[in-house]
Amino acid sequence: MTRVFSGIKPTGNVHLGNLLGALARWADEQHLADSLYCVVDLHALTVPQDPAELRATTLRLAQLLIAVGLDPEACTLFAQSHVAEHTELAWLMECTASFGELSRMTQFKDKSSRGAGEFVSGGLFTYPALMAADILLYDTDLVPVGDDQRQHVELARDLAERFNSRYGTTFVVPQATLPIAGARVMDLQDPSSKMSKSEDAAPGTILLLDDPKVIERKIKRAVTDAEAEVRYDVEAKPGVSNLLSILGGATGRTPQEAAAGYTQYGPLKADTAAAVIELLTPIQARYAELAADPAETARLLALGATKAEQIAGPVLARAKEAIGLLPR
Ligand code: AQP
Repeated sequence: MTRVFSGIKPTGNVHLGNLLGALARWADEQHLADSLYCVVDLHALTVPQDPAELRATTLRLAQLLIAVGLDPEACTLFAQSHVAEHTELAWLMECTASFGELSRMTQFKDKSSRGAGEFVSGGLFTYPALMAADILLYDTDLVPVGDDQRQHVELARDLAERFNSRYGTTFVVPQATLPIAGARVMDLQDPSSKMSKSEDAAPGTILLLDDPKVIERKIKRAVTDAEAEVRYDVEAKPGVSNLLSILGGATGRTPQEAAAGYTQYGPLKADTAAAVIELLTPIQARYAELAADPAETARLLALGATKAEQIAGPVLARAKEAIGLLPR
């Protein structure tokens, strides 16, 4: 059976980009494959965290994933730090990746150049090796991600191939999969930047837990352009194209299909807001129920970690043996 793995970081608040780029597919596809979904809390440590806040955000994110539709009986849902094999395999991956390769990662270049004098951790540089370990640890075939993570999955492929050619076939070589719409949801106020958790107070980011009135307002104020033509053209019309990606993603169509029949921006914005509200309302209701019982979520995460360890343990042992570490 096809094995699927993907992860999401417990930083900031989950937004519509996360849902359309990744989470909606996780929920749709969990019954079609042997799927593992991970709250990648170790990745959150690449920037300093408030400990109490990190614990709360991790739990809240797990609740949101269940609210989005992940069924811990159908898939394996767990927290990365509960499965120690991730960090151990990460070291093997760091030693398989080259300095040049890690230096070329776009996210590292973006984030490390943000503010002069700002603290840049070593983890921010090496975390793609940890991400490769996350994926390879489960003999993963497919990795459903948004477009921003495609480069990191490519690195995981390269590291798997290099390790296999140096030490003999050890890892399955994974492949990224992208959605038909919403692979890169952009900021509503700045369609040249991706919608991001780090911008969670911003008017250009729609949060999964935003009130319907707030969603309507944010979409109504979304940047478009001076023309009045509705068409999908990311270069010439980034704002309108972003709305079409959102409408398409929320209604299961391509952005081009979603454009049909619109001649003005007003109705496009109204329908996009309605589609997003329709998508988020049941998620918000389910989240409210789950948030009332944090002990139950903690129990489900512990069960998920036990299931994940059963796959991760033998794969790590295989890699350690292949690379020449002396068995105990
Ligand atoms: N704007 C987006 N459009 C489509 N997919 C997206 N994803 C993230 N942003 C978009 C996908 O969501 C999954 C989880 O990614 P993440 O945990 O890295 O979330 P994030 O929102 O990218 O987090 P940050 O903290 O906002 O990111 P940075 O640190 O870049 O500022 C992934 O599958 C991702 O592709």
